[in-house]
Amino acid sequence: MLLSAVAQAQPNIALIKYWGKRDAALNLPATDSLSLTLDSLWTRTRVRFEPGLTQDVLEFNGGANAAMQPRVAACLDWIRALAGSTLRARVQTRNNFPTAAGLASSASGFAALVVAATQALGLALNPAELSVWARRCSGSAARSIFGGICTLENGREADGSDTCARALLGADAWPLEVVVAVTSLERKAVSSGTGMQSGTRTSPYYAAWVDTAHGDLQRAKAAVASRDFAALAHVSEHNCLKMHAVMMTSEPALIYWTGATLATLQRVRALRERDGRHVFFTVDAGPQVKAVCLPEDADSVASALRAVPGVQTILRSRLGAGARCIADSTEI
Ligand code: 2P0
Repeated sequence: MLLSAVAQAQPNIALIKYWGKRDAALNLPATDSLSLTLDSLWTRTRVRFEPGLTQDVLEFNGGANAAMQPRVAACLDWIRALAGSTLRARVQTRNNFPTAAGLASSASGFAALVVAATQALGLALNPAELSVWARRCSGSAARSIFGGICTLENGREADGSDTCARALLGADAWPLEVVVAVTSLERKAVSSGTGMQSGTRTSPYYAAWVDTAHGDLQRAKAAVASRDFAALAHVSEHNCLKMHAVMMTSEPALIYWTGATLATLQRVRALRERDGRHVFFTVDAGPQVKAVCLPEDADSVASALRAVPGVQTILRSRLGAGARCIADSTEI
């Protein structure tokens, strides 16, 4: 057994979103979701189990990260139990994009952690099994195990052992591009987990959100199957705005948007409805706007969004591969 492995995972952007849990202890989502795995944004993680360590040690972007330490240790505990190991690990991880700012860093982070840790302990898990463990660590991480377009639907088992992501389309099967308009680089004040809990308890719209999620997923899957960009645009924007309606009507209210977020949404709609561009928006638990477009419209979408007052920077990505091990010699 090597006891050490390095993995890379990319964040994913949900078009049909996970917001709310049907079982918090097992981290089972209350809503089905569908997402695009990105290519040019990544997390790289080295996990090295060392006999001399008395606790797990986390190094994040070259420094300590006390806030993430308990979640990383809990994730490693599950993997140790599976492998029958008691060894503690040194974890080095790096993101090439802003963390905890609504860019799905927990998705890529926990997917990379699960792939590296299971490999290091000699567990030969298939993608569905990796996805179950990644989901246990962070719901959205289940989807970053797969590339291209995938879904995360509720399974039948009460223990969640079949609640894992499933591949829908490979990264090259429908060439889409995501243009991210970054409107703030600050870490979010309220985590997704805390926001979901509050929405479940307090938003009068939460029940309707959950009731309509499966229908949205079916519409999105049909749009993907027929490469119907307009239909995917329609259901994705609708689903996104329903999730933000739940957030905004939680008590206390959760408003992740800035003024620039709203200005960018309006710009995306004008690009589509007035200029005929193939583009639609989605926004996650943060202020950034992700504009999904066909490649032929990506340059004009990027330059239009760069010009929106308050947009600080633009990131661009095609769809990419799922989480995987990379060379052990990779610098983190
Ligand atoms: C999503 N988000 O489907 C939705 C859209 C944020 C908004 O999944 O508590 O960080 O770790 O399971 O995975 C963020 O939730 O939450 C998320 P946990 P996670 O992408």
